[in-house]
Amino acid sequence: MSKTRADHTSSPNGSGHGSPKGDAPRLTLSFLTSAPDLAACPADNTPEVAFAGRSNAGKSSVLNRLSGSRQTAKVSKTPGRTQLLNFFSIKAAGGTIKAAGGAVEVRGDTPGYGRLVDLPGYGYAKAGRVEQARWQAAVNEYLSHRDNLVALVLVMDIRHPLQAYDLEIIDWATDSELPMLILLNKADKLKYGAQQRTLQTVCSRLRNSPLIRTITFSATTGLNLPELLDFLATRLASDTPDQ
Ligand SMILES: Nc1nc2c(ncn2[C@@H]2O[C@H](COP(=O)(O)OP(=O)(O)OP(=O)(O)O)[C@@H](O)[C@H]2O)c(=O)[nH]1
Ligand SMILES: [Mg+2]
Repeated sequence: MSKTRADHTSSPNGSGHGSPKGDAPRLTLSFLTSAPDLAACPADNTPEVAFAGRSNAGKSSVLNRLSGSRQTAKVSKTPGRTQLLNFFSIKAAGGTIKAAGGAVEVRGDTPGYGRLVDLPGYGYAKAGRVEQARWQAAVNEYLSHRDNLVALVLVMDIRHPLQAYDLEIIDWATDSELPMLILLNKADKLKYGAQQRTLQTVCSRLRNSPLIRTITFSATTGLNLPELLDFLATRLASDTPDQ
């Protein structure tokens, strides 16, 4: 099992294979480091938004959609691909990214402000029990003790929403008052009516959690990408860097 991610650096402007056409908004992400546990995480002096979710829900694919490059995070048809906490720096002008009236302003390529973290997926049945417990402990430790964690993106497969561990994360985020965006990913797999019915079900289940917002999403088509970018920009801009 590979312990390193030397091949995880994305092309700076998302110009690699698989870039969205036209001027689709995107973030310039560069791979920073991987960590097996909290102790090995980089310094906590920069705000982070973490991407959590079941194995195979599409977390790494969402990061690639954000950068416009399939090379940013490893995606696999085999669940359990992401085995470490993987950190990506956002490069943006003046050290900030801003939400401006629903549009996201990300300019320039100066060293950035803010990080995105691709967390190992949970519920990967084929992983050994010991190994799975280790990933889960690392994720739980990160979520519980990472001081610079400013928000969470929970990625769910729209065809299998609100599974047991999703509900645990939702309860934890609600209790911790951590803002969360839920992506009902792989929406392209369902017709519009079915997408909306699932959205309604999830929203009504979470009506007592005001800090949680839910949207349909597709890493494949880019459906609702601007909403995700806006969430990231708002959350990262709400925190002041220490440096
Ligand atoms: N149709 C469709 N397929 C998707 C979408 N997002 C991801 N996939 C596919 O789902 C599979 C898993 O995607 P990953 O991004 O590797 O999932 P992950 O959550 O990072 O998985 P782990 O690393 O195991 O936690 C891949 O085959 C992707 O191509 C989507 O929006 N639509
Ligand atoms: Mg992954």
